[in-house]
Amino acid sequence: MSNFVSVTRDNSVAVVAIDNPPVNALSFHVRQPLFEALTALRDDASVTAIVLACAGRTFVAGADITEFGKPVQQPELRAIVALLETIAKPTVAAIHGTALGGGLELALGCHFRVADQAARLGLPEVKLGLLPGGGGTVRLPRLVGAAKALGMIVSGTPISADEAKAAGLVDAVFEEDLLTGAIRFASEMVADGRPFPPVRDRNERLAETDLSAFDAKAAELARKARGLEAPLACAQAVRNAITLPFDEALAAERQLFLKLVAGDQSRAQRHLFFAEREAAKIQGKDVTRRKIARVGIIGAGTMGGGIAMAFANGGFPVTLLETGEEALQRGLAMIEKNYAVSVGRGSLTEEARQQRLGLFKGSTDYADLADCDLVIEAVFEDMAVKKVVFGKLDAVARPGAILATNTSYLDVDEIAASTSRPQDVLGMHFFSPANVMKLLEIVRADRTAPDALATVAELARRIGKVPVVVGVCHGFVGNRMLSARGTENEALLLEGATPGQVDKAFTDFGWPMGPFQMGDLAGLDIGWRNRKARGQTAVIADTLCGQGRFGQKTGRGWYRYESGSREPAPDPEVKELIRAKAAELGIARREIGADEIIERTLYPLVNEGARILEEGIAVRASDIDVVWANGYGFPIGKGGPMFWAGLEGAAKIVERLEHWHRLTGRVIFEPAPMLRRFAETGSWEGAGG
Ligand code: 3H9
Repeated sequence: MSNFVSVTRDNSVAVVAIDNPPVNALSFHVRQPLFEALTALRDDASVTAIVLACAGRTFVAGADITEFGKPVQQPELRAIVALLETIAKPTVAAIHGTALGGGLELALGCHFRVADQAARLGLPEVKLGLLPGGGGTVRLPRLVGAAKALGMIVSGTPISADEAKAAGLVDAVFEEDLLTGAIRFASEMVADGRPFPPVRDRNERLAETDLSAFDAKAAELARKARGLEAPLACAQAVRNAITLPFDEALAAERQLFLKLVAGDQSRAQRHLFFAEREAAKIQGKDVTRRKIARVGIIGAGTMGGGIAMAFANGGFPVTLLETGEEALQRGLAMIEKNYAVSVGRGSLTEEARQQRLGLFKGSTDYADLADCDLVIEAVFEDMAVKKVVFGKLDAVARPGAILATNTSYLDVDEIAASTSRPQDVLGMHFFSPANVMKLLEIVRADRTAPDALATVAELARRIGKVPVVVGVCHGFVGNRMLSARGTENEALLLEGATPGQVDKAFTDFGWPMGPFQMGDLAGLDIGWRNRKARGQTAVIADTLCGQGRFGQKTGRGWYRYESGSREPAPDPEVKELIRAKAAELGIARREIGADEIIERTLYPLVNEGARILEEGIAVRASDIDVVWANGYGFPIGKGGPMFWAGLEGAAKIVERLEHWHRLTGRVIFEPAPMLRRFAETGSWEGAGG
């Protein structure tokens, strides 16, 4: 017996329990005793049935991801699943929490699966750039049908116990104590005496597959994969399950898995998995968290409303404050409408909508914020306006309440200093739409108290956000780097590229869209207003805005949008404007290739990231990757800008930056010392604070 696997008996039913906190991952130290225990029970004539269960908060949540990339230690998961299938007595997986990845594959090796009501089951390997490599692609379709399996495996999204029951993945869902139910179920299967073939021999559902419909669905998924290999491999593996004999399909799955696990994309996605969890850890683990029961939001515009919804979705009562009744009602109506849309789409039940709406309290009186434990300001981006808001807030908020600003650029130290309690002030920079976007930059000001910071970081995870702590500077991590990425955009156009060429270089790289399409979507007037406020200009963008071309909302921007369409079409007028401006400025035009576009946009992005690390604005390089993957659409298969720098070759990046610096003299191209060091050592370690 080991510390990680124990066997107990309930009469003739053996209960095998895995205990490997926190998520019962199938590490080598679990696999080995598990294999031994199952072998012994298979051969023990006094045992009539086996229940496989887990201690702690969850069933097995997968293979141990930290073991990937290292030599495989036997027995592998596949051997354990194969062993389970040789057992000639009923085996029952008792699932609570999450049965994910290798965990669900282990359960698929059992003859039966039972679950408690709250359990969730899925094969999320695709999110790590992988496919299920323990037989999941071959066994799941045999239980739920190929179409359902394809959806589950390519999306990686787990399903509820009830849905799993309806689909045929679990045999019973218990409201009572799970283990009691599972043992009773196992005994009933023994008494029943009916045959119980292993999943590998259950081919009826596969025979129903409409292969051409399957292929059409797989082709649609391939189009959406945006350069990621794993979704395509997942679809191929499920197809193999339909068209090949079991053992051949299993062997093909293994080959696909080995290829993916050794590839850069999976390495990048695994890096992001751990980076997200690391980013959420705040130094000073032991500080006591402040209690947050009610949240106040100042400003019921798009941003304030979205933030309010994010908290209501997390179950928090929210006080929403506006300056006047009309603006307040408009904000509340928008929230109601958004929830109604979700109900219409089927992503929210009517009951949940009612429940969430019941959490909102509207007000136009600051005094109503007195019972809030956290207040987030989401008003107009102007220092003077913010200071007035914080002055009023300071007067009414209860002692110890956390006061947050949702500013995207402004100096949080200055805002904090305008109150009598700077230790309670920090930034919470949400991304729009705030109820959807996962990233939350938590801005630590000079005097922010550690417990306020830790409280907000923990709270962020409770409302489904991915928090990253950043320091104070103009634009923090994300927007500051975005501005470095965009510095060369207009220069590229003036020197000969078209908006379409630049955007294509971006989408070929894996971004969901390029900077010009993005600008048209967000509205070009936003940047115009910001530039004017800061006394800056942009030759072409300013002219476009002067002509009322604000992007999609006006039907014209960098592109032309025909009668309300969202499809960008190249606009000869823009092309001519660029040509004329270049001539006016005496800039010679030439062919510009995709490589140059990447060098002049993404290398400065990495370079600015290195500066941010140097200055301690971000604590770890991986935090920067988390910001970019979750807030700005950096392709996850490349792991974020700082990870990608390693893939691309930091020495090459330094060399090309030097080239462009020599040519243009522009400061964004001057290699940061931290980047040079990374090029020499291959590590970002030792950076920051
Ligand atoms: C797989 O199974 C491949 C097979 O098909 C084939 C094999 C041949 N391994 O997320 P949390 C750690 S691929 C190692 O904060 P939550 C995590 O790093 C796997 N470690 O908790 C963290 O550590 P720390 C398929 C893991 O309650 C701690 O556990 N499975 C693993 O918010 C707590 O995690 C998946 O992709 C792991 N598999 O969420 C599931 N999982 O405290 C991945 C977690 O030191 N896991 N850790 O920072 C999850 O989605 C979530 O962790 C889960 C719990 C929903 C389970």
